[in-house]
Amino acid sequence: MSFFKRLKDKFASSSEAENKQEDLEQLSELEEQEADQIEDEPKKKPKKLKEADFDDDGLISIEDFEEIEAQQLGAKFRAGLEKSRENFQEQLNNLIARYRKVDEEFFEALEEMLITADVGFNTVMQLVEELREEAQKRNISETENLREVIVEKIVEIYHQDDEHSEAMNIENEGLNVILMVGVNGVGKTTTIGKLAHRYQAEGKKVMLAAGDTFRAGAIQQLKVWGERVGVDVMSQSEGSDPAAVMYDAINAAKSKDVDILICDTAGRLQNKSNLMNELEKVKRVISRSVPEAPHEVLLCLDATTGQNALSQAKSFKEVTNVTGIVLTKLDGTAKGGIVLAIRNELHIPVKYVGLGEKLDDLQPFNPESYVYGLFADMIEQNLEETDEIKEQSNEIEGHSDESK
Ligand SMILES: Nc1nc2c(ncn2[C@@H]2O[C@H](COP(=O)(O)OP(=O)(O)OP(=O)(O)O)[C@@H](O)[C@H]2O)c(=O)[nH]1
Ligand SMILES: [Mg+2]
Repeated sequence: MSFFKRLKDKFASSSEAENKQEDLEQLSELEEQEADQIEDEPKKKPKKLKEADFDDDGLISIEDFEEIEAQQLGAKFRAGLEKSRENFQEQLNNLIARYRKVDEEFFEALEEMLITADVGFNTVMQLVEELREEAQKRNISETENLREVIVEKIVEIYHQDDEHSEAMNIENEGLNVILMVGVNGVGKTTTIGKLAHRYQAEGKKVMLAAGDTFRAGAIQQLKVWGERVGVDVMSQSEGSDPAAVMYDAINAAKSKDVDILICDTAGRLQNKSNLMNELEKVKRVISRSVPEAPHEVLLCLDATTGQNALSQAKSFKEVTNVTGIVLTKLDGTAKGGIVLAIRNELHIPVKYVGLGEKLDDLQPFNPESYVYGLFADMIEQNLEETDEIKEQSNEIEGHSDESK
């Protein structure tokens, strides 16, 4: 099965299936029958919840559940990456129209396009080099036929050198502590609210710690999130020592049998050394109370800041052991390539991406759903065209059979 078809089958959302359904209904019955006959392989339509197979207990099967979940994920990435998708697809279409033949000029223009889309210099060089080799190996001479290889390579380049996992290090037993760090305004507090919502929906007992005692209003902001999600928020007064807040919060979390304590911290600029040192102190206090904590130190980066996010990450990595990245505001940028730069130039896994401001707009990162979000329309169109070509060649074969 082609890579595009696999992505489409996995992530194409139910709403698309509904649209397809409407289109189909508009076709005359006759046309529909003909279309069915022509297709050698019946089109797999994404499942809707009401179509899922329920067993005697009214539960759906794991396969159906996973299928529906993948479709919802696909729809989220598709919506969140709309700006980047429009940009990526338009640029790629222009390139393919301008350079019809696969040659050095095309590759150079592709390099330029990817660098402008924040993919990062080294990653672009590596990606395009692999494309050159692949084009030669597969004997691809038309740029048009390189679309699928480009998308496939993006996923591959993400996966290589993969000793890190996107999965969160959360234990089922005992207290887990997640520390959220990053510069001002990147989305730390909002992400904490979304994460709390996510874990609570999974049946975990969640508590929040208001470790940003620096910015006026920060404690109140976290309390609002706590109320919205329905979880306790441990706090002290503005200006108090964040390490003391964490210490008390951990004791409270232990006594209340909390599964996950998520700690907010003040936004700190990477060049302010006193604030960066304070982070180390906070971390030490956490580790003293729970030796294996913090289980995760998540660095929030704002996708709209582009290459600046990379330099922030480098500075934070120097002072604290960042275990994962949350890339926020991916919905607000047309340069979604930053994900690849982070992964390949920093070697820190992107664990979550922020795809909007709503509670359920924080999604676990996965390179396949990401490329689906980036190229969904192109994938659809490409598959339709392939189907058309298949139909035409079937017709031609049919005619030549008749004439025999
Ligand atoms: N569109 C969009 N907006 C987001 C996302 N995540 C956060 N925001 C917005 O970014 C703004 C800043 O978010 P905060 O959570 O307050 O950021 P912070 O890092 O805690 O900021 P400080 O506490 O000032 O350091 C808010 O308006 C959020 O709604 C996202 O994924 N998409
Ligand atoms: Mg905040």
